[in-house]
Amino acid sequence: MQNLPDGTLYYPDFLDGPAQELLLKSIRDVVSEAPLFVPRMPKTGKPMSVRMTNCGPLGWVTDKENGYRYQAHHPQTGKVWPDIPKQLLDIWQELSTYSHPPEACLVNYYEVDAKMGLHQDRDEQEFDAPVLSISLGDSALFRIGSENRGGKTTSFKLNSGDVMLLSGKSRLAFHGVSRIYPGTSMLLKQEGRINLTLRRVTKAS
Ligand code: MD3
Ligand code: FE
Repeated sequence: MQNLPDGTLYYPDFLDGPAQELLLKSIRDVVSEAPLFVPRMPKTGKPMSVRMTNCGPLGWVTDKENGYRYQAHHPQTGKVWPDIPKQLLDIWQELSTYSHPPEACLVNYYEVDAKMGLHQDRDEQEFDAPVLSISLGDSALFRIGSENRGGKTTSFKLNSGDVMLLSGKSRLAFHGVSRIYPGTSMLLKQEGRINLTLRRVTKAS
């Protein structure tokens, strides 16, 4: 792979078709228990174009009043998040080299016109743990740079079944999703893309 930042491991086609189908089934169950919500920017309340939900003991949420944070409950139902599917815990075990399980799995759903601007993920207490990302459905153009905003970035496509592990220097790299390519996968019943990120949130004792 071309010029990935140090610490980025990219596993194209890590999940085969049947594994993607199985994972998608579990994610459908997660979404029916914990419906997708519209995340809103801190202070302005501007809606993001991506819809989200979570599974695991903690989930990432954001709203106008309280901003970015992890919490144990769905912002609308008030229920605890569903469990992380076993298939995902096994992938974390296989690839992460981190000796504790993930605490959060953020589920991002992109309709074809959704994007995610360049940002850093720094709402976790533990940056020593990697972030593991899994793509399902239509392909996306993913952009990643360095720890400094305004540094040079490289872009590449993430396809259904691809897995990426961000550790070390790349863990605090700026990154985002510039566009979705409709009609590039038959996995989902509609156009769009799902991204799953497995994360450690608290420091393991
Ligand atoms: C690099 N998600 O949820 S996944 C996010 O495709 C997020 O939905 C994007 O950025 C998506 O925060 C990108 C790849 C990814 C995930 C987490 C990272 C790259 C990362 C954390 C640090 C550095
Ligand atoms: Fe991110």
